Amino acid sequence: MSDGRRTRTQVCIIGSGPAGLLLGQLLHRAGVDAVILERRSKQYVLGRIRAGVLERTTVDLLERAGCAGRAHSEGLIHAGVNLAFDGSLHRLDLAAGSGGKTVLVYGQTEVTRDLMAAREAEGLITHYAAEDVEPQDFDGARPFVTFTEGGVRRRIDCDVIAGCDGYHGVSRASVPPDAIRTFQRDYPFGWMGLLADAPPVEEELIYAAHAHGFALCSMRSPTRSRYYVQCPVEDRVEDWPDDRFWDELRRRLPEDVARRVETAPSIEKSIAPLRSFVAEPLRFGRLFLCGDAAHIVPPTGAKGLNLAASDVHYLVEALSGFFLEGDAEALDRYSTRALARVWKAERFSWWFTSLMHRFPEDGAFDRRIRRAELDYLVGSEAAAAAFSENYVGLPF
Ligand code: RFL
Ligand code: PHB
Repeated sequence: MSDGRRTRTQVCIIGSGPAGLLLGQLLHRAGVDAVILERRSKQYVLGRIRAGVLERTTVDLLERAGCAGRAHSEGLIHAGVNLAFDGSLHRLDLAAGSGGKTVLVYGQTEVTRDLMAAREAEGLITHYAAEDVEPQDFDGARPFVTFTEGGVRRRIDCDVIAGCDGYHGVSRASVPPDAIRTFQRDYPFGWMGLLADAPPVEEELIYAAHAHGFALCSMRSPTRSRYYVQCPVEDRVEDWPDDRFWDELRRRLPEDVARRVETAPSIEKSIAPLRSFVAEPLRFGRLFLCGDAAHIVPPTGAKGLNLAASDVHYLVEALSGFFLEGDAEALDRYSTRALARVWKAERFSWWFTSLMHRFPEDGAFDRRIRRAELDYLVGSEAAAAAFSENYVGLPF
């Protein structure tokens, strides 16, 4: 392989989602060199509509990365969320229940855009449309990654590989099966999501439990709404013309709220399956898994993107210790530290999903128990506080 096809960096990051981009930016600020390989085009990555709620800890990391300007000026600070059930709306005061903490409503697409812009402004290298990316020799001290770009096979030699390539990525798949353990729960439903340029129905989010299934009213700005309804996992977007979506959303909301829903033609519609998943450990020699590559939560707790960010926090500490202070043990600590927070968010997301959705096997007893739990949640300060401290994000 000629020199032009072979380069070197300290950290080769696979994937330019929020995890890979945030990691690249924080490493750069710490003085550690990194290159990103992304399978898709930049436009494709920016076209994905996903998460919308950022924990304070995630915003802090964006600040440290020098990328929080627009999040602060355009994001919406929310100090509460609403639960809807049995025809009425109940507000949970997140700030009161969490010692004054709030969340920021700011779309993942915008986070990605801001991180990409910062990366470009600093002249840092991302290879988009990198095909057949293969992490190699990570069980030794000289790992490398090969990929194809414009028909040419290339190689990046590195000290460490960061697998930030999402649930379907190549990094986790490259680990020998006997070195990894996985834990999984698939839910028997999905979320049908719709984005529209219409003012949100409420200032704060509404999580609605209804006999027809769960619904969520969220937003991206004062003029752009993001709504979701629980749907059968085998449904396709074609099954959900806009009119059907709006009817089903209204049906699942309290009447006075439903009357206030303003509709507009959809800008984007997609269906996401719901899944809980964790891979352990997060380190295999010189390969580190980070974000959705290592774990998935159902979106009900708004934790996916935030967990990716907290992994990055722990990984930056580990890699800074290794590269800047020669502390190889820092690398050992990453997996245990990150997983402790991951499992707490897995628990919260599983619990909130189980509480709010309708399951095919539900009987009358399950429905009564759920209603009792919802009553307890909105009626008990202690229960509301436990919800709030998880929703705004547990401390690192
Ligand atoms: P990402 O965002 O999936 O980014 C991974 C990147 O890696 C690239 N990639 C590869 N690159 C090179 N070689 C390969 N072989 C590669 N394979 C994959 C991909 O193209 C991609 O650019 O993972 P990351 O960075 O860990 O970030 C995690 C978050 O994106 C994720 O947790 C959340 O978006 C989850 N999630 C949601 N979370 C919420 O909190 N609220 C939501 O409403 C919400 N909606 C969603 C979601 C995830 C979805 N997925 C993964 C299908 C909706 C969907 C549809
Ligand atoms: C979103 O706005 O897309 C969103 C908000 C809260 C969630 C999930 C998704 O729990």
